[in-house]
Parts: sequence; C-alpha cells; structure tokens
Amino acid sequence: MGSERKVTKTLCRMCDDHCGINVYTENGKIVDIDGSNHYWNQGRLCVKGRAGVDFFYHKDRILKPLKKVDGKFVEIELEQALDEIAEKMNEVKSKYGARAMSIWKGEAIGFAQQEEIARRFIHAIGSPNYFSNDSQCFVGRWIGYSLVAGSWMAQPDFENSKCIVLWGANPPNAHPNMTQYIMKAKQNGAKIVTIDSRLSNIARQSHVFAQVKPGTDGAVALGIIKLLIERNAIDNDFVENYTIGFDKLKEYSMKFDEAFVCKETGIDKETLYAIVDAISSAKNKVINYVGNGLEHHENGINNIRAVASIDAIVGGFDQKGGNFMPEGFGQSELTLYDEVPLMHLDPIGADRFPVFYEYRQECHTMTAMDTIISEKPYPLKGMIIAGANPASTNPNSKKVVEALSKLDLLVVRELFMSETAELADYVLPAASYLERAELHYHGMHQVATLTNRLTTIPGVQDEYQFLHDIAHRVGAGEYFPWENEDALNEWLVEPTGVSIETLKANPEGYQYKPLRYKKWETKAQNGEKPFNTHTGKVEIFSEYLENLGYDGLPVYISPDYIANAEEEYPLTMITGARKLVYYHSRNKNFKRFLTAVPKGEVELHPEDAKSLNVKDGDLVKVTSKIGSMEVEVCIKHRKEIMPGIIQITHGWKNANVNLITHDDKFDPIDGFPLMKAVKVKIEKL
Ligand SMILES: Nc1nc2c(c(=O)[nH]1)N[C@H]1C(S)=C(S)[C@@H](COP(=O)(O)OP(=O)(O)OC[C@H]3O[C@@H](n4cnc5c(=O)[nH]c(N)nc54)[C@H](O)[C@@H]3O)O[C@H]1N2
Ligand SMILES: Nc1nc2c(c(=O)[nH]1)N[C@H]1C(S)=C(S)[C@@H](COP(=O)(O)OP(=O)(O)OC[C@H]3O[C@@H](n4cnc5c(=O)[nH]c(N)nc54)[C@H](O)[C@@H]3O)O[C@H]1N2
Ligand code: SF4
Ligand SMILES: [Mo]
Repeated sequence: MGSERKVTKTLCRMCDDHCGINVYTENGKIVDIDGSNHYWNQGRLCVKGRAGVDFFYHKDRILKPLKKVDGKFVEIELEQALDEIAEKMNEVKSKYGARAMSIWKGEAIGFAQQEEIARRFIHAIGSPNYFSNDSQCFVGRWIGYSLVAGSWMAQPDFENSKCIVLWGANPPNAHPNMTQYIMKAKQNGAKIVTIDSRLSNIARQSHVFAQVKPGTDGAVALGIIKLLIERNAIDNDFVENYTIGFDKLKEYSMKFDEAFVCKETGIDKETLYAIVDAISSAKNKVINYVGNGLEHHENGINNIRAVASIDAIVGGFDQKGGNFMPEGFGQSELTLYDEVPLMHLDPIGADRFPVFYEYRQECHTMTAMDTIISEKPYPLKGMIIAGANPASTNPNSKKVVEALSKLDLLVVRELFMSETAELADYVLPAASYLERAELHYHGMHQVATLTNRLTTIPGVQDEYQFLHDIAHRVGAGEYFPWENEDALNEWLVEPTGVSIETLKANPEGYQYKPLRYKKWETKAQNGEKPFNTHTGKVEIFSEYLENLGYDGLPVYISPDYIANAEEEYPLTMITGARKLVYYHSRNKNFKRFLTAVPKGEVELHPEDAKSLNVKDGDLVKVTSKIGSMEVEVCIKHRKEIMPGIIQITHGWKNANVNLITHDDKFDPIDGFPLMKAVKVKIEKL
C-alpha cells in the first residue's frame, strides 16, 4: 500500500519573518517542510523553519489543560478549565473591578490579528490592561520613526537601495530570509554599512563597519548629519517643503564635530567619513535600518530619532530603494478603543509613559510588575498570558516571578512548560501556527496571505476560540459573535474587496495593491497631510514632545556608564544578540539545536579575560545593581567585541541574564528598559 503524500502551503511562524512554506504530510502526519515560492522568501527556508516538524511533534508538548492543585499540576478537561477560569475571572472582577484583569500576548503569537483579538477581549470585559512583549520590542523603533515621519517600516525596500546602514541590527541571525534582500542589494552595487558594538555576522559582510560603544548611536548619527549638511549632501527641496526643524537640527549638530564623535563613540574619523561617503553617493536610495540594539537604552528614542533625521535630510522616506512606507490591506478594525474607551480606568503605565500609550495604546509591563506587588494605584489580580515567557524575557526576572506568583489568577497558554507557565494556576494547551488560520501582511510587497490550518488537535484551542469561549462565559459574548477564526477572517476581509476564496487560491501571497512610491507628493497635491505626524510634515523637531516636557530635538545624552563611570562596575554589558537557532526563550528543547549551541555564555574580549584570569568554559558571577547570575565564559576574538564590553544572550533557564537587567531604568519616552549598556562586574567562581 503506497502512502498518500500531500503538500499544503502556509506560512512559517518559527520566527516573525513569516516565510512561505510547503508542509508535506503522509497519511495525515507532517513529515517535512520546505520553502514555498511565496513573494517574500521565494523558495528559501532557514534551519528554524525546518524544525517546525520537531516543534509540532515534540514529546514535551502540552496537550491537556493543567490545573495547579497543592503546588502540583494535574490534568483536567478543557470544559472544566474554561468554566473555572471564567468563574475566577468573575470573582476578580466583583472583588476588585474589571481593570484588575489583564491580558499579555508575547512574541510567539503576535502580531496583527492575534494581538488585536487580545486587545478586543480585554476591552470587552471592561479592562484597559493589554500588555505585550512590545514594552521592550520594536516599539522603540516604531515610535522613534513615527515621531519623525509618521510610520516605521520593518521591511524597507532593501532590494532597490544603494546604501543600507544597519544600526544595532544583525539580520543573518535575526531575520535570515530578510538578509537575502540585503545581499541582493549588495550584488547590485549597494554599499552596506553596519554600526554595531560587535563584529556581527552582517558586519563581516559589510563594506563599512563602525564598532561603537553601546548607547552612543545618537552621537554617530548627529556627527553624520553635521557632515552631510556641510557637504550639502542633502535634499534641499524635500527639507524645505516637507520637514520641520531643520535649522534647529543644523545648529545643534554642529556640536558633533569629528573629535567629539570619535572620542564619545569609539569609531575613528576614516570610518565616519566612509559612512558619510556611502550615504551621500546613494542620495535618497538610502535605508537606515534600526534594530533592537538601539532600543534598550535610556536615550534610545532620541538616538533613533537622530537616525531617522538622516533619512529626513536625504529625502529617503517612501522612495524606491529607501524607507518605503507600505499601504495597508484595509481590513475591519478588531480593537474596541473607539467603541469602549477606557482611559478613565487608568491603563497601567499610561500616566508614566504617555507617548508610549498614545502611540501604541498598550500598557507597560515593567510598571505592571510593580503594580501587582504594591497594589498601587490599584490592584492588578488576574492575567492571561499567551505566547510569552516574561519570567525569562522581561528584565529583573526575580521581580517578575515575585509579581506573577502573587496574582489571584494566572492563566498561561503554551505549547511547552516554561518558567512562566510554572507559576500559573492554569496552563492551557495552545494551537501552534500549523493549527491556526490567520491573515498576514508582508509590507515590502504589499502582499496578504491567509495561513492554512493543517490539522486540529482535540482539546487544543487557537487563541480566538479560547477568548471567544471565555468571553461568552463572562458576559462579553456580544463582542465575539464569530463562531470561530474562519468566520472572523471572513469579517476581517469584508472591507478590503479581496475575498477569502481569493486568498485561499493564492497561498503564496496575494498582492492587494500595487506599490506606489513618494505618496507624500501626491498627498500634498491633493491637499492631504503628506506624513502621518502631528503636523503632517517630517518632524525633525517635535513640538509635540516639547509640549510634553521632552526635548524637541533628538538630543544626545551620554549613556550612564560613560557619564558616571563607577569603579565598582568596570564592565558594560549588552544583552540579547540573537543566536540563529534560538528564539528568545524558545527552541532550547530541540536536540539538534542544543548540539549546535549547548549553553548560554558571557562573551568577553581577550584583554578582559586576561585581567579576570578566566579561560573558556570557566564559571563566573556577573553582577549589576539589580542582582547576580552565573554563566560560563566564551572568549571572543579581539575584533569581535570591544574591550570593556561583554555580551550575554537572554533566554537560558540556567544562565538567565534578565536576573541582572534593569526594570528600574528606562527611556523616558517609550519606557523601554535598560538592557544594553548595563554596568556590571565579573568575578571568577
Ligand atoms: N534567531 C532569532 N531570531 C530572532 C529573535 C531571536 O530571539 N532569535 N528575536 C526576534 C525579535 S523579537 C527581534 S526584536 C529581532 C531583533 O533583531 P535584531 O535587532 O536585528 O537582532 P539582534 O541580534 O538583537 O541585533 C542587535 C545588534 O545590536 C548590537 N548592539 C547592542 N547594543 C548596541 C548599541 O548600543 N548600539 C549598536 N549600534 N549596536 C548595539 C548587538 O551587538 C547586535 O548585533 O530579532 C528577531 N529574530
Ligand atoms: N535581556 C534581554 N531580554 C530580552 C531581549 C533582549 O534583547 N535582551 N529581547 C526582548 C524582545 S525584543 C522580545 S520580543 C521578548 C520576547 O519575549 P517573549 O514574548 O516572552 O517571547 P518568547 O521567549 O519567544 O516566548 C514565547 C513563549 O511562547 C510559547 N509559544 C511558542 N509558540 C506558541 C504558540 O503558537 N502559541 C502560544 N500560545 N505559545 C507559543 C513558547 O513555548 C515560549 O515559552 O524578549 C525580550 N527580552
Ligand atoms: S526565517 Fe526561518 S524561522 Fe523565520 S519564518 Fe523564515 S523559515 Fe521560518
Ligand atoms: Mo522583539
């Protein structure tokens, strides 16, 4: 009897790149995955993508609801779990009010639809408290660029660019497929510039590599701006007609002469000039691409605004080969911010970080931990977490564990037992990406794709079904009228003019609109706001920020470890440099990946290793003002990391760097925590 082999096309969600995949099944069993000819990846696939099979059939997958009884988990039936969770939510609501309940979506299920369903749910039950990993991811770049130009593009038009400047980003590790576009641009003659504190994988493939001290990118950017202005390598027409505050920036940038920039940032004059040469010869076909490396700092937003000001003065926004601004799909609005405005209920963190709240309409996770512990300004007693593992990934893990343990109700939706799930009252088995049908948009090509549900596992719900079932049990069913996610998807596409059938017929992506560049020009001609900022212009100077008490200009502030060096903490730690095979706290349970990268390590410069008298594999204690952690040493080549700088990647249970990252030091605009540029000391154990 021959076995029946079938291929189903869908999208990979082992990382956020969302590559098109062919999933092969034999007699209903998934046997292989390879890359499909989707617009985005055109046949390519990375190692994590292939590991989707390991993931789906992993022996440790949670397939039954778990309830904690006397400190131990016992399996219960789904209906019982849903009934009990709804009952406990009603108790929390009647004792403390609806705002004592909250929801948190993590990196593993975001963004778009899954995020908006979570937002909808929490508003539907009367609480403003929606949290996500975006208190420390992506939003720094998004707000930084949105303040200047009204939007940020995670996938700009790399392919047609003539100069790509990567600031604190390492696509070969973090966005394997996206890297192909950068390499294509390189083949077509684009100059690649990398600005990083480490000789990263993309730095090795760049024409220019500027090795900067952590947190000093704003000084580099302002130094570049000064030179571009002096050389008149700017788009004078664009600056005059579409920007605000250029003269102020020009005056301010004059402070950033070569001598200051080089001393402050650690790069040399030749490198600075080489960057300026690369940018000026590309004119507006320039992309400044900002990664996570600029976000986790106390002056992150202003450093990012300074970088965005480079795009502004060379006129690179919404250009072919520049920072292209895609048009949306135009689907139905799932969130209820207009229908159920809940500002009067004090969303957590909205008063502390008003810009973060205004731009993102979400609550601040670090503030939430303090709120749970102190019960101030009001008690936060219940939380549903899906696709996140904050006990590992949020800063100050000890506090996170203390806070989450104090909740009256913690529900975690998971595939595996995580550090966070361990703390839960209920752990519910969640549907993986191969068991969900959801819409995804690839901005670079303006392509929409509907993912294909390959199979379902009895008792394992997708996020929509779970929230639907709970909403109906707690009296918020009117907001969840769609029986399942398929029905929801029908409603979502209604206003787009594109049917579900069309999307189903195009599993390798459906281009919903042809690309149009320079939309600001057409908008200006039609009397519309050219850019989606407060004034409609590109805001090099932000009156909005000034009115809130911040600097209107992207003012540079020296990081604390430079401005206030302390003998006790002689080293500076960056964290989170991505390893290709792992995803934050994920994938540590895949044997083949553990063989490749078996443990967490502290990466050191050979000089620092020498003065600490440590060798590879030695166990050391790393201490910051937040706490201590133990980790093994990995000595890097002298060019790979700067002397005095150490790097530890997060996500390891036995070497958890977030035991020593700061939840108490923030960027004042977006509230992002200090997790790169942390003052530390190391002791040999
Ligand atoms: N394999 C894998 N891929 C991932 C992830 C993962 O965990 N694993 N995570 C995903 C997520 S959620 C995100 S947000 C993205 C992040 O995507 P990226 O930002 O591209 O990824 P990182 O590896 O964090 O790259 C940050 C770089 O910034 C450098 N850096 C640190 N501090 C500074 C600084 O102050 N200035 C400068 N100029 N550079 C600095 C680091 O050395 C590092 O090389 O990756 C995504 N992709
Ligand atoms: N020190 C330091 N810490 C950092 C960073 C850093 O650079 N340095 N980076 C930060 C960034 S950018 C981010 S985005 C955060 C990410 O942090 P988190 O949002 O916590 O992301 P993950 O660690 O990927 O956690 C995902 C969890 O979801 C589970 N999961 C996987 N697939 C599914 C699914 O389909 N459904 C459900 N319900 N669950 C699933 C996984 O088993 C895992 O336990 O980490 C941050 N933490
Ligand atoms: S880059 Fe790799 S893990 Fe990410 S979506 Fe593509 S194949 Fe999947
Ligand atoms: Mo992230």
